[in-house]
Amino acid sequence: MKSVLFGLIVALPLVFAQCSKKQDLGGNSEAAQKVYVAPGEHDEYYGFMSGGYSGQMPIYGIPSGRHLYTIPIFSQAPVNGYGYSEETKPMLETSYGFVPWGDAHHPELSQTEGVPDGRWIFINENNTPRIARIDLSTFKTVEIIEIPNSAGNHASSFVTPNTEYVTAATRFSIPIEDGNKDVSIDSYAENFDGTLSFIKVADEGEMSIDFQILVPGYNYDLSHAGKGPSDGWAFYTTYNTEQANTLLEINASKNDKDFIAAVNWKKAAEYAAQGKGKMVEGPHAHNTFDKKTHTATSEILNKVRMLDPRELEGLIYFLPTPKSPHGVDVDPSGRYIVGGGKLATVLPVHSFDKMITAIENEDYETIIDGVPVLNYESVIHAEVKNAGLGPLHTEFDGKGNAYTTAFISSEIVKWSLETFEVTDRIDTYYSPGHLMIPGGDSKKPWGEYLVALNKITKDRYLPTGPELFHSAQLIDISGEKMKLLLDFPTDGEPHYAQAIPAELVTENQVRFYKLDDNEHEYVTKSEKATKVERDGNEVHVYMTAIRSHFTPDNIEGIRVGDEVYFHLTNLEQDWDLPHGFSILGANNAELLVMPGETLTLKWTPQRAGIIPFYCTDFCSALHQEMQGYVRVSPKGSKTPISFGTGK
Ligand code: RUQ
Ligand code: CUA
Repeated sequence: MKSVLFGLIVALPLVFAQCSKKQDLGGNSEAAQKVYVAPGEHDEYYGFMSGGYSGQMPIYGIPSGRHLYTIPIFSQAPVNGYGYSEETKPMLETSYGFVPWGDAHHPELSQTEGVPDGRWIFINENNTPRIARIDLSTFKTVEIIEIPNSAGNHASSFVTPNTEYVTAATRFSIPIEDGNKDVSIDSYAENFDGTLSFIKVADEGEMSIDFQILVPGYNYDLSHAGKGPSDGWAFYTTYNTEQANTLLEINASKNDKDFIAAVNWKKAAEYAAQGKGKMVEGPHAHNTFDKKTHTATSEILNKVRMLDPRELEGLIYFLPTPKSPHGVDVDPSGRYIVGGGKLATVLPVHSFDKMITAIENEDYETIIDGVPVLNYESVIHAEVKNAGLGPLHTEFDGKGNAYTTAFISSEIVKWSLETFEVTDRIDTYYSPGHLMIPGGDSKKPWGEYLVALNKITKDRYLPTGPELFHSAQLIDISGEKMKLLLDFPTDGEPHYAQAIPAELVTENQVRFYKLDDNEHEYVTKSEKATKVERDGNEVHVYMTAIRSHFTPDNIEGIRVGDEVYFHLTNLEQDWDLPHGFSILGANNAELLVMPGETLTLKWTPQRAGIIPFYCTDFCSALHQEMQGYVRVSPKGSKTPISFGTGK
């Protein structure tokens, strides 16, 4: 085994040595035509990419590769004040307190009957385990739930076919059974466990942790739910079944096979509904954004239901899978489960039917902590040969083909779900991680394009110093042969991405918020209603913005040491007329307030004097006139509160 691993490591520099070779585009003008979206025209698809360590979700038009927007989710966003404004700060609360950053990996669209429906998109946070839900009518993060008893939430946030659940799992095992505790790290095998989590999604989208399953202390990497015949099951890859706690690069690469865990979530849900398992400690934040008040609230919940496979039968089975598998993908028919064994020479395809038969026959190799390990020979359907080096992820085109990324050999490999033979391959530049086909992990892929999400950029664009954006590549998969169409740089590190035909999203778009419906605690619906109120050293400014002035724009009677809250309501009632607000010396960010919305910036003046504020968004010909002054007097000053505009 060591020699295989060593061989792969030695092969890497060779692969990169070829980095500067230029690919043959085979007819550039044909490719250009396919991606050309004329000025004023729209892209066919929305492409939602994870921002990785940016903690956000950048959105690209496909096929043009144009960057349309970035949704702030797990990280503060100075661009509009998300995570800085009083209304949005609660979204970043966790059981560890305020966490202003996150590592987002897998966007996943909500589904109805196994097909993306354009209502919401979910995304996981790996570092401080969380899942977010974004409402696609506003492209706003409306909910974030923390996953307790988890360390590293990587195998997330994949949905079941009717969005009954989104899944999560511990990437890093830690002591869980009696709570995380102070033990020696090399007591791993004895003390460390993993959990798989099922987060229930209510009809209106609200998430809650329905149950967790206690599993052996491995690393749980990725997940996908079954569909069609395998609906009711969810699959998770594992690595480090060696249970190494140091130098995993070598020590977790010893076993020839690790596992895909198959969870019967319908059965688990029944157990949970019957009150089986036990309620355990599991402090986790649940943050929700209220559409009417435009305000988020955060609460900490303390308990979760833990199901234990040692006590409850039929919950979970292990399918041996070569070797340190990363991705697990279920084909559109729901019959095949593909594991992407990073260090495997073949691509294993398990059969769901065979798995069920093996379970019925109790065809077990062994049982680990209550989890039966099925016989590899009994569940494997095919091994795809020649599927490239370092296979990671697979998606499908709905026409009987599968496409797998090979990280080390830097290519996409197309293979048949009938013959399980490779039928085409195309180089990518360089080293693809995930790939994405619109609807490619669903029951009905749209299957026209494929986007390779490359981990290494090197010479693809003008250099920007040592740090480069990651590179995506758009590939035409409508014909027999794959054709490279376009390169485009992407912000952050797109792990996974999803895409959906634009009309499924555009039909529900909100263009502005109705002022009449605004129930914010500090909303100001007309200039007449504006005011400044002092309560001890707290000052509340009820402020409005409309082209091209603030009301009030002159404020006096503020003192050093006050806590000033600017509650700014944008009175505009039309599309694309935001106003911004910033004030000299503020220790947070600006506000960017959409029409009909109210947002609050907290400001603690530190020095006496005259302090200007202004609108940051060029909103009209007289935008530069959209400004104002605050007079700050020393502590204890008797200057009375006064305010106004045009007085
Ligand atoms: S990962 S490159 Cu974070 Cu989904 Cu596979
Ligand atoms: Cu409002 Cu510029």
